[in-house]
Amino acid sequence: MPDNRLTSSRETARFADQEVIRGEGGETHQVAGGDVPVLTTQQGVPVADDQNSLKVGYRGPTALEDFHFREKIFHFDHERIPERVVHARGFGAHGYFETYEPLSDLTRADLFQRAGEKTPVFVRFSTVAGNKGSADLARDVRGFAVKFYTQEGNWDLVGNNIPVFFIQDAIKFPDLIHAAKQEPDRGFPQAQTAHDNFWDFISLSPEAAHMALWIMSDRTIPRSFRFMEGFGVHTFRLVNAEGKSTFVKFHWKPKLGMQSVVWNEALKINGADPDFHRRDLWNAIQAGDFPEWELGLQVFDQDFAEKFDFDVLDATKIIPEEILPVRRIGRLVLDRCVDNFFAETEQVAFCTQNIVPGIDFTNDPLLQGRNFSYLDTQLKRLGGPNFTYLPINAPKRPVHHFQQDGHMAMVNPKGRANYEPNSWGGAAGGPREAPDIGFRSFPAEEQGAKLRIRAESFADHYSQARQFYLSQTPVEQTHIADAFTFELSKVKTPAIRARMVSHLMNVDKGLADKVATGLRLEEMPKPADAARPTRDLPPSPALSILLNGPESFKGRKVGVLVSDGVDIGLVKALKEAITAEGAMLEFVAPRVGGVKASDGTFIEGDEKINGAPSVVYDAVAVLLSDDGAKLLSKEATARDFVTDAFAHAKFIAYNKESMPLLEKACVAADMDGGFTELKGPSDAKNFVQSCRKLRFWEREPKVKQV
Ligand code: HDE
Repeated sequence: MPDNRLTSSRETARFADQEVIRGEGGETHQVAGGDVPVLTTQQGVPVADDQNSLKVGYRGPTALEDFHFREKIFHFDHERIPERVVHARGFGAHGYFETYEPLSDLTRADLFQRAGEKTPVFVRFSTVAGNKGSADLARDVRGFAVKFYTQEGNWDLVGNNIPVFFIQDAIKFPDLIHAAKQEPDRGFPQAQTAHDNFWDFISLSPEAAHMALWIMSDRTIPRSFRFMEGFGVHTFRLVNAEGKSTFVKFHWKPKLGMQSVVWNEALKINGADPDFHRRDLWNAIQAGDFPEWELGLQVFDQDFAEKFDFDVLDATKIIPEEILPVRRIGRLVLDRCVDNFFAETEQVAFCTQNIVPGIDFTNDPLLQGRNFSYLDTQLKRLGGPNFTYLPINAPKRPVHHFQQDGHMAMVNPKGRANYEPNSWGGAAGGPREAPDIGFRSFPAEEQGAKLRIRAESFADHYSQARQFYLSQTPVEQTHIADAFTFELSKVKTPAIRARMVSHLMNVDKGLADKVATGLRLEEMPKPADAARPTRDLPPSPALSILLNGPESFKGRKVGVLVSDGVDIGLVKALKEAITAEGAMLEFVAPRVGGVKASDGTFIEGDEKINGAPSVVYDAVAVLLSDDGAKLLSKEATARDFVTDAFAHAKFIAYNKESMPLLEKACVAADMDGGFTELKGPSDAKNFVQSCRKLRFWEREPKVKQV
């Protein structure tokens, strides 16, 4: 029976003058948990019965007259909107940007004028190729899009976690994305670049060589959004109040340092927790552990641009930090999860064209193309030109213009004047432009013939790819070679594999050899034809993840496998040491309810052993009693917990009672410096200290033989 016997009370006799906010106000009635609002239709008609449709007789047909039923089904049928054509899978959060010091010498942008000024932001992280429901740990570039709601309008810095891009001209973007996504005849693979079409396109596009190195590095399998860098990619302009322009590249630096997972781990995380990255960000924010990034600028003038080895308008190139240091000018803090995923994360519309006075574009042909694409794509996705009125997209400052009507027009201007100039005078005439404070494009001088060409200055495709490779530590270089080998092993056409290796020959002979050996190529291909020979550039340590890791284990997570009878002293010591470091701990138990420790204390489980493989943790501890070790050494998932932690070069803490499990997991004979036996509180501290290195990389070569 529906709950329509409840008596409802009218909160106010009349609602006529109230502003209608969906989900707020109106009559309430009492249920067990307190007062709840009365259910209504979209028209505001109170609903008496939401359990049964209107029928003719006891067993008769449904009446077409049932407006409540029809409205409910109609709205449900239209719940989906097209997913983004790229970056479909995303996760957003609110926060603020705080300026460290005034930058008025460089820019008149309002948000950079006052030290300590806080500007609200919304940030959306994303993968690129996968559909909305794909897994978080696909090997892929991550989007890092920031909407600043400044006092002079919205500024969208729509960046990625990699500072370069695949292509130099926006006209190739549809080809790139078609090649990367599912192959059109078969509709797979999903969220993977490990297939023929992708590598066919890349190997036929020498300009992609630099980006190919980046995407085969661990940058594309970040441990968390919280531990990755972000980049504006293009060269932009800052313009000050005197109209002086300075070139700028934008960087985001994670306060918790960089960190990635290893590839075998990524594959398994996708099965264990496809929402790994979004859950991580959600949990961190909900726990009050707000992630932070610093905004860094590389600023330079025309003179630098002319002298620099590469064209600053070429988005396949970086300016190494060692040549042009990154100046940190503010911090981004994410401190609030969304109230509603669809309304905010899904409907947020980033547009590279959204800039504010004091910031301007350059002629980067990729950026110029993006400025068309984003506005256009929002129209398709959000269904009309009024998406700027959606709360997530609306500027947090007054808006006045003569644009009107269209689908879903929510606030058309009042009065008679909807054009300009008009003679209605004064306030009745509507808004007017403001030459003194309004946005003015930087008057860059442009002239030349109309040409469909690629500038000569964009022609060196390999030198920075080589520089990137040589800037990596040996562990990272191995990961790059392994990633190429893995991806190209999934390519069925041998000629494409060989063609890709021919490009690697221009990058680094050693890398090409490793990949060719990994693929078992019959013969080494000749180096690909190169428009410019590869130059040797000095390595840039800033490009390595491992050289730029954190100094602490803060923000990371330890999985502690426990059993009944576990030594409570060790558990307490470990918990204390982990918490003191600012890290987190989860108890993994044979049954999710938990375990009873040696002194009878009940330890609540966070996870059951088959639901929390060690891949979801940064380090693990195995703390068992004799009986617990006996039980778990017969449990395959417990053995995998240890075997995988070992294979992924993780730090492992254990007590001596756990040895039978370590033996069954085949790691007992290979215990190395990455293991810490816990006998007392000081061992727990030592373990957490060793975890600061994140991985015991010395082990990796020993566990990878093929
Ligand atoms: Fe995008 N890109 N892109 N892109 N991009 C989109 O806009 C496009 C590029 C980036 O969380 C689309 O709203 C073209 C570079 C992010 O909502 C679309 C070109 C960079 C996001 C589009 C590029 C990016 C997008 C699809 C080549 C890093 C997600 C949905 C010129 C600097 C934003 C949408 C979010 C999304 C076009 C290249 C970053 C189709 C034509 C380079 C982070 O407009």
